[in-house]
Amino acid sequence: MSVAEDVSLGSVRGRLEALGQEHLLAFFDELDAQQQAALLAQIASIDLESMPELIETYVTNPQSHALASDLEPAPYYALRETGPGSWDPAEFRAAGEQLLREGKIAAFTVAGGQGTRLGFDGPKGTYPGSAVRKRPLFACLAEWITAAQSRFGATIPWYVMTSPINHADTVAFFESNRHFGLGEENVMFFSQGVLPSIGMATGKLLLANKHEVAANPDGHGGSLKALHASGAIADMRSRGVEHISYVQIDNPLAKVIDPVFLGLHASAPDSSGQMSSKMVAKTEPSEKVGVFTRSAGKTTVVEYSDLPAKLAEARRADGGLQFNAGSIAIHAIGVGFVETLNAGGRFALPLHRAEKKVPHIDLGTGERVTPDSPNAVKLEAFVFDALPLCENSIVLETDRIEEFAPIKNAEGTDSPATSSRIQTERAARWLELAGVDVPRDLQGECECVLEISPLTAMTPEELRERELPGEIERGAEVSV
Ligand code: UD2
Repeated sequence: MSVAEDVSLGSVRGRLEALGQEHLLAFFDELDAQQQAALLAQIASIDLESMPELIETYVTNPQSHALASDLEPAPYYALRETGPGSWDPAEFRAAGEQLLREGKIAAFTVAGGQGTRLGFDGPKGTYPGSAVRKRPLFACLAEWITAAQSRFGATIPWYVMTSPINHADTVAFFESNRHFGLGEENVMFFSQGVLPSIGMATGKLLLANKHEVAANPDGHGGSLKALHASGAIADMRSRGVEHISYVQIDNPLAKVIDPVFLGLHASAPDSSGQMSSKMVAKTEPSEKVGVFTRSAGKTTVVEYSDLPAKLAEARRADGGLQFNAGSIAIHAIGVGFVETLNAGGRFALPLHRAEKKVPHIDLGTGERVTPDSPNAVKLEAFVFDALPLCENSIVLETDRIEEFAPIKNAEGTDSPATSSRIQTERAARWLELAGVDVPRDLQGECECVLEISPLTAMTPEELRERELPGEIERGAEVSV
């Protein structure tokens, strides 16, 4: 957009005035041409007309959402269920494999975040996440897709959601890695939307800089909107894709394509094929994962910060946690369901509000202020809020060592160090099943660092077919 297009300036100003937000142009005349253009483009990209309703709902008159009184743990397909009521993974694996062979599955990764919490400068997907080869997180997921394509003899298109903060860097990274051999035509990028920060006391949008509205990516829930708005869903339809396998970029062990899960999602008698989820048993009441619950017959995730300690700590008769089904943010989603969520031009997911300290330009002085207490409301959508909108949504239990090794923080829990240990433990289990000796200390901890590429094996059974060392040396770093 060029500033010479006075009409645009005029129309943006007119829209802002109608909404009482014209202060966003308060410093317009001081800006150079490029900054003016950037500001106008940014404002034009914001859904301004929905602001009054958002401000009323989340800022002026926010409702506190009490937890449902009928909240109970969600049922799930247990990992090792035997006896009456048990289920047969083989039956659902066959259904999932059939979908894959028919090219009806797409992979989808939400990667809108920067590596800020990790202290890493760049899109999170470019972080070297694998234990031994230090492959970037994007490469870890790409290898699963490559391996699955060769197993099932069909293309699995990959949709990658970025955010305005990292879109250009992400695309450049894929280009310099030749799209990991997947073919440029089979990897599609699109950016999620942003939502402006709103002054808590004023209900006014804030300027982060004189040429920039303070805004943040609209949450991973925004992916269900962006999939539609970007044309990704239309692209899936043109390819005959029916279901989407959703993973987050921060988990290098995610089974990007899991036939059993996809088969259950699409054909279990109690699944409407709209949106399904994977869970792991929580390690402790305070673990920072959302939990699967059920209320009024619907599956819902209650975020860890919203689960009262009394419920988080409640125990069953056998001593296990009552609410033990932790969300690992892996979902299978029907293409038609995403269309439904966007029907009529209105996105169905609610937003979550968080009160934050947002640096902004003081309109009186023109100076940038860094507040020392929360001054603004930030809004985000959560992907799991789509679950209660399903007719029937199922949950599958999985083993955390097999597929949950997130990298979120520089140190402590969910860090590169813990992820490396989990990746090593999974590899050790698979190697031991294949008859390889793995050095362990008295507590059973591996005394080595291990990694198995999905290109070598996607399952322990496949690993057994490969040529492997007889033993791993103590202290060795081995990748197979
Ligand atoms: C999320 C879940 C938590 C648990 C955990 C599992 C929420 C609110 N919490 O915790 O319940 O399931 O994951 O790992 O979801 N992202 C975007 N755009 C955004 C925001 C996030 O792409 O606007 C991506 C981001 O790149 C990251 C992922 O979503 O890969 C997770 O987001 P997060 O780190 O904010 O979520 P977290 O770790 O609090």
